[in-house]
Amino acid sequence: MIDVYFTPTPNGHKVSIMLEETGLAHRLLKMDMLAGDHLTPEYRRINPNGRLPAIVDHDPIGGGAPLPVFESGAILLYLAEKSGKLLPHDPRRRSQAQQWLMWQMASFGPMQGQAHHFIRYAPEGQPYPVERYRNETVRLLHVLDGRLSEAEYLAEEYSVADIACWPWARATRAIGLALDDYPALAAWFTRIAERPAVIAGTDVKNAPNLSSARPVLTKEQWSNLFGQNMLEAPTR
Ligand SMILES: N[C@@H](CCC(=O)N[C@@H](CS)C(=O)NCC(=O)O)C(=O)O
Repeated sequence: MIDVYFTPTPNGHKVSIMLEETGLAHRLLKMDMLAGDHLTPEYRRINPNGRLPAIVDHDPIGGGAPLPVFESGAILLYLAEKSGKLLPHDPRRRSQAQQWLMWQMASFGPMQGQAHHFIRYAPEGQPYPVERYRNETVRLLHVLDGRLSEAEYLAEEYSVADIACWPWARATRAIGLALDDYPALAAWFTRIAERPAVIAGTDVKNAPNLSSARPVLTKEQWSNLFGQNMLEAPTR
């Protein structure tokens, strides 16, 4: 059994989709970030970075004590290894899957994450960071569209790379970017959205409210996400 410390965000959905695709036994433990569930010392022992998602595999590869895994990209690779699925066996495709997974983890997620922060959460009236991170997200959407105009999937076959990128492509709606402007990307997006495992992994009950352009947070919630409560959370 794999415990998933889960929140219905793009990084959380990578893991819930992967688990549905692979059929590995798991249970989702829902964490409320606004309430600061991720700031406790117990959770830091699972994820020293104090972010979501993380997993604990109670029957880990190689045996032994339960294994905690943090960082959504590392979780996808671990689950691919455990299930023998969704990391191509062909060396060329395997490398492509790793390249696009790293691209998502280093660029498409973090840059778009900053765009969400400045467009949706930061005090309004800050044109420079809004423009900077929106432009960078648009550039990355062009990169993705370019790759998908030459291959049906990022590593030619459906893989962890698509599972990592798809929820972040979906999240662009919330910052006012339309995938219709990127034909190959839009077709890939629809192809993946129709997969039963993707529908199950992003179950509507778990879906974030992407129409809420600017969520209204209490002072306590803001502090849990971005302020003093976050800074004061124990690191050990
Ligand atoms: N690189 C990390 C990013 C994790 C991350 O930032 N997760 C967000 C939710 S999607 C989070 O935990 N936010 C809580 C916070 O910022 O305090 C991963 O891919 O796992």
